[in-house]
Amino acid sequence: TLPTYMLLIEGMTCASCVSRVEKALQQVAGVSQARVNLGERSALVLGDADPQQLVAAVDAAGYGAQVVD
Ligand code: 9UX
Repeated sequence: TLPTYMLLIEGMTCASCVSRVEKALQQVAGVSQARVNLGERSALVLGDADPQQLVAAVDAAGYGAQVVD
């Protein structure tokens, strides 16, 4: 089964933020699916990806991220 990662995302305030973060995560190598929840400030990522690359991609898109268990 694919690894899953939960991220806490900082700085999202509207639905377009959600779209931007999802696109950033989906472009990371190995990601098969990324879903962002605005109300929970969270992102669920499925795929054999490097979690530090996930964080870096969100940072590069202008938001904050940290991996949570
Ligand atoms: Mo919405 Mo998010 O106008 O960076 S895109 S606040």
